[in-house]
Amino acid sequence: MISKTLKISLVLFILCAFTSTNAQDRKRKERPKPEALFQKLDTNEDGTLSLEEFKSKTQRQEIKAEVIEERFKTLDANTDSALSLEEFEQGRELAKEDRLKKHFSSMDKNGDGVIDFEEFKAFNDSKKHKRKHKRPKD
Ligand SMILES: [Ca+2]
Ligand SMILES: [Ca+2]
Repeated sequence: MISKTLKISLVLFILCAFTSTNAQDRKRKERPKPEALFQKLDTNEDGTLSLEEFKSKTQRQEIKAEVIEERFKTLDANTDSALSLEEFEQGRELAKEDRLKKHFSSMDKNGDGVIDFEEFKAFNDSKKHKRKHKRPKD
């Protein structure tokens, strides 16, 4: 009887080890999901992000406190001073859109709503230029 239980637990152990390595592999391949990031930021695990929790992430990127608070307010759609996962995801989508729009308008030099070849070329040249003349960190 004992050996049988031992065998079963051994099998279970191997199975567990196998599934956990599998999960790790999957994690490495997948891009971080907003849910995962949200959970990481939600240090007290109450399902919402407080301003403090939100700051802890953004401060690592050396963003000014006022900017972070401004961002937090923008994301906090129902103004309860906490970010739900929904608000957090929505914000990320909006930020993506915003970045795209800014990117587009920075390329669209004459502001006619389309990027012609000259504008596209100029943009690529300026990118090359920036890379060559990297400013040293102060
Ligand atoms: Ca929280
Ligand atoms: Ca909220």
